[in-house]
Amino acid sequence: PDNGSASLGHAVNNVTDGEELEMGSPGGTVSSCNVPTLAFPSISTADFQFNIEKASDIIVEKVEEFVKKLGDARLVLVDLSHKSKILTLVRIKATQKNIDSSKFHTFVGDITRLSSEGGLRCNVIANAANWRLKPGGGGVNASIFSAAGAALETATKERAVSLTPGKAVIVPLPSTSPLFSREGVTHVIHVLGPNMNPQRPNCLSNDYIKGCEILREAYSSIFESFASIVR
Ligand code: AR6
Repeated sequence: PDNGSASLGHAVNNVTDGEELEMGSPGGTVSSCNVPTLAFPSISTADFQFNIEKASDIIVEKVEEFVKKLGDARLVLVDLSHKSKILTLVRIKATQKNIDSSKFHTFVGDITRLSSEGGLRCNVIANAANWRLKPGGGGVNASIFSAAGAALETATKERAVSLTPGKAVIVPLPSTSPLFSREGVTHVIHVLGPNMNPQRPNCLSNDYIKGCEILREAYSSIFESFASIVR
């Protein structure tokens, strides 16, 4: 198997629980330099119950489209576990499509501790938010709001009070936030993905025509927001 065999950034070698899963090319010290980097979770595939096979196709399609436009910047898909099915699927499909592994890779780690625990500097992170842009609710949203402290909630309210599916909002993080001071995160991009979970608002009731359209729009929104930050 070729996972995890690529050369790791210097900082990664010194940690125990953040392991880089690159796509195979010996990319050098990917995590030590100051390349603008967006870390993003797989939108909608956990609490929102979106099909992971379909989601992985859309992630790879959108990454392929945007890496060409991003210049030096990098995209990193993050999930918590080495057993993550979405990371595995995306890694395989990205390799099949020959996506440049210096521009895109997958990474196992907590998105709120990428630098401190994983040695991966990401100046921007995306959040799979809820429509009210509220803390809590579990998943990556609860982790990001909790790690960022009250500063993120206040800054978010100044930008927007709600989101419609597929849309994103960029929130600059105040330097008082631990996510800024500890992890070097300067912006959080909240995005609302399509919801397939009947227990959550705006459930699409298995309408994957609409669902795939909204998930594509969600990734375009994230990547365009990131491009506008690094431009
Ligand atoms: N670091 C990295 N990835 C994570 C983390 C973390 N700390 N926590 C979760 N993931 P989810 P959704 C991964 O459920 O499906 C919330 O309640 C997770 O394994 O967070 O879009 C919101 O308030 C999965 O791969 O988001 C919304 O109501 C991915 O992040 C709703 O859930 C997304 O899982 C959104 O549901």
